[in-house]
Amino acid sequence: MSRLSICSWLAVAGLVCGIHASALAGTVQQDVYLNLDNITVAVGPNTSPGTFNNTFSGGTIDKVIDAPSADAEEFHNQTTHIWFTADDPGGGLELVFEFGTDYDITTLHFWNYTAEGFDVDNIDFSFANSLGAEVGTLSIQPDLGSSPGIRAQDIPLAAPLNVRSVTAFLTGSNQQVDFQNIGFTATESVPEPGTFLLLGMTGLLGLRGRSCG
Ligand SMILES: [Ca+2]
Ligand SMILES: [Ca+2]
Repeated sequence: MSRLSICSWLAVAGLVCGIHASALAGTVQQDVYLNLDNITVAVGPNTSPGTFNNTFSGGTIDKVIDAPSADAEEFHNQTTHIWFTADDPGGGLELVFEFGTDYDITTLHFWNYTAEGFDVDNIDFSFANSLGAEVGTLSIQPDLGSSPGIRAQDIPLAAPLNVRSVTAFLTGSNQQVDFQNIGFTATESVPEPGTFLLLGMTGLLGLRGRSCG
């Protein structure tokens, strides 16, 4: 086989593989659970005057996002829950969740306290994109938590896309805001299996083709 024909063959093979790679290269959607492993939470500036009754005895506000999974069970104690008491009726706790990257959120998860006198009765959510612009809102009246082991109530979301941060304002009767966790299930795009191999082959053939010239 002449040098010219070898180079031509390599070029054709590279082209064919390139077409295959282009046709197959793509992404698939997979679920990811967002918690303290991949997002942060902070007390927001619009939190009403009040008292964090248990923050001094059992960690930080990170207790809001320490559930390891959306179906995790948590037991109510000073190390697992948040208890905030507003000074005045209508007062509440603001939490700001920063994702660090954009996610399409499909489900909210909320672990409420188990008794009406202290549980969270309303949460106003606001979803923002990377520019800080609001892309959606949602108000929910969560169920009481299960007892004794507290599991999440799952709240499906229809729309919030490309969300970079979430603000939540939580209020309760008796000025009490007691709950265990907030979590989010989001989707993320990952390369399809096999895409890396095909792209690698195309890259090698491309190099060989150039060396012929
Ligand atoms: Ca917790
Ligand atoms: Ca209540």
